[in-house]
Amino acid sequence: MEDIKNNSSGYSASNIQVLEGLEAVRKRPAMYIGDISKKGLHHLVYETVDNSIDEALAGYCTHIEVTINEDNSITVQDNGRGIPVDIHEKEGKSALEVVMTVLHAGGKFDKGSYKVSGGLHGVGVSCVNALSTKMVSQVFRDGKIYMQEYHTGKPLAPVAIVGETKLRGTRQQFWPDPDIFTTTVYEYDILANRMRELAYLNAGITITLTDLRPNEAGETRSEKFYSEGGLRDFVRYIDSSRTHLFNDVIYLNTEKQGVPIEVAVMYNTAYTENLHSYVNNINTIEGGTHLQGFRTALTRTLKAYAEQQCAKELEKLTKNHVEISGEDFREGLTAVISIKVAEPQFEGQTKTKLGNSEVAGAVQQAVGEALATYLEEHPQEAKLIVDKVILAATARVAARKARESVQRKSPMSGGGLPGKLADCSSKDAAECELFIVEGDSAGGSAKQGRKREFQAILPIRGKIFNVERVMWHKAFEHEEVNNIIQALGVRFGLGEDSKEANYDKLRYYKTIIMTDADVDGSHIDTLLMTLFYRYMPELIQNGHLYIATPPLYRCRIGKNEEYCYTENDRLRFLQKYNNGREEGVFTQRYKGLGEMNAEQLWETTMNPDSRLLKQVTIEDAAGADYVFSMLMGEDVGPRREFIEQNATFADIDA
Ligand code: 0RA
Repeated sequence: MEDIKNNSSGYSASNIQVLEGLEAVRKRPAMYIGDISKKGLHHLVYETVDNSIDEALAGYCTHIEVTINEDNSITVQDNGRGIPVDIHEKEGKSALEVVMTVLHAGGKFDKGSYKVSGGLHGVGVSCVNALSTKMVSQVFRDGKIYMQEYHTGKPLAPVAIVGETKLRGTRQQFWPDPDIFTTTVYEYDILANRMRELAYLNAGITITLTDLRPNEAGETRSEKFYSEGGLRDFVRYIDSSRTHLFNDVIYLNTEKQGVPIEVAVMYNTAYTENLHSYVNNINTIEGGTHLQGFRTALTRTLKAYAEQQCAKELEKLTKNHVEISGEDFREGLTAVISIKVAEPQFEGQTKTKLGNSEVAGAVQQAVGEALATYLEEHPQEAKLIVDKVILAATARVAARKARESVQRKSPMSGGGLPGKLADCSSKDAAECELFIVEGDSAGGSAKQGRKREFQAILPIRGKIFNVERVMWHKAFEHEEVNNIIQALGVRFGLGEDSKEANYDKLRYYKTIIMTDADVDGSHIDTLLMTLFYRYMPELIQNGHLYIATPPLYRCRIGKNEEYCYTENDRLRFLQKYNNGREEGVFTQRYKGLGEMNAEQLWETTMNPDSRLLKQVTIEDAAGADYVFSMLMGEDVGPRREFIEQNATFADIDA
């Protein structure tokens, strides 16, 4: 090996600072990457890929390869210019080493161009390095391979030339530290979703994802993500399982007041609104000024068009005491908004809400102009949109009447508690817990195993329903949903009526979703989280919603017996009692809650002293909603029938 020249005195001086920086990251990892669970683990990959995306956006890189290696390490390789390796004068060491070991050093060498991607926490690849037991950086530049290796962020030796190459680019491989993360096992689907998203958000970049861990059949897998059309393709992908109102994607890609803005809009025949917004490739799930600008433009432009072209229909609405509200314009709308902001201010609970006020006007102007032009040039499609808006407003008013009549019968007005609820005896909501349990058999064990004083059990049947397939107004007529509402004592609030929700009547401070630790169970978690997210967001925001974690295994060797809640738990058990070996350990795998008897269920999942409860954050729920709206289809059916049943006014010919 041939060392690159290194100024050793400068090296040691700046090294102390570096070590302090890395130590800070390892001490408080959550502060830098959000959390230390699965999410944080996957964040390491995003952070690394973001650097390559930046190189691509600068115009120097076309391919990014992400590999999950057999040992759960990750490799990210690009064909960019390669991170510079020349000696940094002030620091007295290679630029590569600075990038890899100094916090926030990522963009230092990129004078002029602002860093647009930058992970949510914008922390740079040095954090990935600090949180990895081992990391290897390789730079392919000028025919040579440069290399440096690090352990928990500390370089083992200066950057060295280790060979020759015809390639150009950067290759990063890291091994996440199991002392930091609660799990170090990567999930292909999570990475695939993000890589797909990045490919749509950055048209023209090819991202491949390869999983070298053989599955049960011994196979590995690989996917290539590439989009020519960018958001146009993205919005079609999101809406692929829905029926389009018309085939066009309304699209714009422009720059307003220095803000690059890309928007794609599609209308479908379903009833929900699906807005996905991004700032610098970050999904802004809490929305913000860009979304506000979009909504304002949509409402104003459509309203103005309708007033000009469909005056007669609007008159009829007024006669029926139906007023169009903002949400009516967005029913059946799927839109993706992606903008780039040089200095984004992220606010909100999860720092995913854009605060820059100047952005609202820029987006509003861009969208307003593009939409007005589209409507003018496409009168047929415009008519379909306006008709849909009118139908939405009519249905909403009819639905409010229907809901009022359903809720009049509910317990708040003396309707009693649902028959399936096994209530607790305490009336002090602050200490009371409601377990929503999948399946009658698990419900039975839960009823037997619970502490009756403060734990209530509500069994629900399998897949309650698909929130999106059912017109959302109809949720109130669904038995399982009504049982939940009645048990909680809180009315659901919707859109303009959300103030109707009466949280002071909440009967349990903890609502705990308890489902099997399998795919179906997680589907039901997703569904319930979506339900609460859409209809009772305050329940989540105020920290009242939880997910129970049943154990995956019971492991025993000799006298030692433990419940293991994660794969890592099981590996720790093997390490602790059996030198890491599998042989001789009796392992019972729990597939469902039903496999545990009442006592086991209490001990592992319900007992406040020993259970593992996961509090649902609004970000989790928004994520569930996102997955849900991506996966679920729609139902063209029952609206007209519903309006006819519930409309009390005379002439509906919508
Ligand atoms: C700054 C300057 C130059 C390249 C990069 C950054 C760069 C960083 C990363 C991170 C992952 N892949 C990357 N590829 C490139 C090039 C400066 C020059 O060649 O003049």
